[in-house]
Amino acid sequence: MIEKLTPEARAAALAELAGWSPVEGRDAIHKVFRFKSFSQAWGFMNRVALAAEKLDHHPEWFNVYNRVEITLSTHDCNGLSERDVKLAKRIEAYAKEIAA
Ligand code: H2B
Repeated sequence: MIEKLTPEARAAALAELAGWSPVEGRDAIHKVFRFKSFSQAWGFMNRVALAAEKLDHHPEWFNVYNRVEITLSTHDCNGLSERDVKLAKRIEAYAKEIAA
């Protein structure tokens, strides 16, 4: 059974995750990433996809050219859980590496 984050844990996680914001009307977080090209965006998505498979935790996302919009939420508990925070941290690391 996966637990939803407490309000305190949610606030602490968001404070650590720059650029991620709560989604209105839903217990989820969202961030828009922009890269230099489609190729960079696709490379980023590849890395996120592999991490998602490994963690068995998958993003909701949307891509147009160099823009990747990601929403994270845990369907199994219908809200934000520690799994979303873990995946968001990996996503941040990949985005930083690719943009560097
Ligand atoms: N991804 C997300 N975002 N939330 C989930 O609850 C979830 C998932 N559950 N990926 C996993 C897969 C589950 O459906 C499988 C059966 O482990």
